[in-house]
Amino acid sequence: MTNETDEYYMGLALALAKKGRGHVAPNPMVGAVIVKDGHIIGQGYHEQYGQGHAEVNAFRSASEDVTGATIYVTLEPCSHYGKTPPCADLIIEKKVKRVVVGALDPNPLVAGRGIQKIADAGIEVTTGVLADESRQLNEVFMKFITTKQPFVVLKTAMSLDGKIATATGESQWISGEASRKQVHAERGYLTGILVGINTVLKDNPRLTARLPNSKNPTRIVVDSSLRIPFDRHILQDQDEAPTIIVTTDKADPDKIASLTERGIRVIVVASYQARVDLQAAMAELGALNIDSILLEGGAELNYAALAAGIVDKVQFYIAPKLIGGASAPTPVAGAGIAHLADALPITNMRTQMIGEDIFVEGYIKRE
Ligand code: AOF
Ligand code: ZN
Repeated sequence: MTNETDEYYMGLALALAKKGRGHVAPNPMVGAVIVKDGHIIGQGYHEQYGQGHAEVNAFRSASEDVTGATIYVTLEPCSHYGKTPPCADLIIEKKVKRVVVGALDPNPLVAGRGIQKIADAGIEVTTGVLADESRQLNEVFMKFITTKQPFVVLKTAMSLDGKIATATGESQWISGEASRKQVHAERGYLTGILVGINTVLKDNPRLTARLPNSKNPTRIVVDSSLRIPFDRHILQDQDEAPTIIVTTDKADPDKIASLTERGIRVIVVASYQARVDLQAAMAELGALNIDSILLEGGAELNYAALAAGIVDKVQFYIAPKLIGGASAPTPVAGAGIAHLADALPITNMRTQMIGEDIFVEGYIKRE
């Protein structure tokens, strides 16, 4: 039975899990707390991809015998031999009395087998404690492990009147410093960052995270006819982060060869309306273990991504300024839609002030 005490310890385990953010992908963030006689006697989290799972680290930290204790784990303990042996076996071996689980693990290798194994060994199992919070924390994992498609976050910064640049194309900077810092943090959390070739031609961005202890995302450019000039930062500073170019059969094979020679991965996918087929691109990127992507535009790519149905979440930074101009660009261009009934609905929207900007995030509502 779920009670306040269970929620309290699971809350602590979730806070531990979050410490793995940016270090465990494509694995989930998982935390564990071991409690005996009303005292916490061990705690741990999945700290680094390929290394110990949360349960292993929690048992390792135990300050006394764990026999008869209760272990709180934010995600169902695994039942498979992966990079580490099954946590379910370890839990049974440690003779705990009770296991409290947050969310079930949708990994087809686990999917209920973890708790089944533990329950079959005669250990009391409680599931579903703060399960929504655990699933939300692991929204990337939840999608990727079941679909092998990256979780895509569309990010944009605009003025209060919805412009992402002036009519002459000036766009640096619309949002404030605090917002830009948060974007850099987000770049460090997600595995890939995606832009269109026009952004690379116009802004020559580095697309790095530029925060201490943060890793840089893999830079991905959608470039249907392989127009990218060799002098761009993202092709020059290969020691910062890998760069992948997604193109079509319109690309010059000699240019593909010379990019490849320089260590740039070029992926050729099918075209859709003479451009990169973004669904095909996502399948290729997923196969490379890119579980999450921050989509940073421009406006044409944003529209194409929304139309292709590859976007999961949107993040808007709205700056307290008015820009105006009928020809000044807005976050989503393309053909748009003819009827309001066809507008893409956003759900679970939340807002927050970041410095002087308003931050809005929400999810694309699926049928
Ligand atoms: C747990 N505790 O802390 C985590 C789990 O490749 P491996 O061996 O690291 O296994 C990865 C899978 O294990 C991952 O896809 C997910 O199903 C589960 N993650 N399980 O019991 C943990 N991180
Ligand atoms: Zn495990």
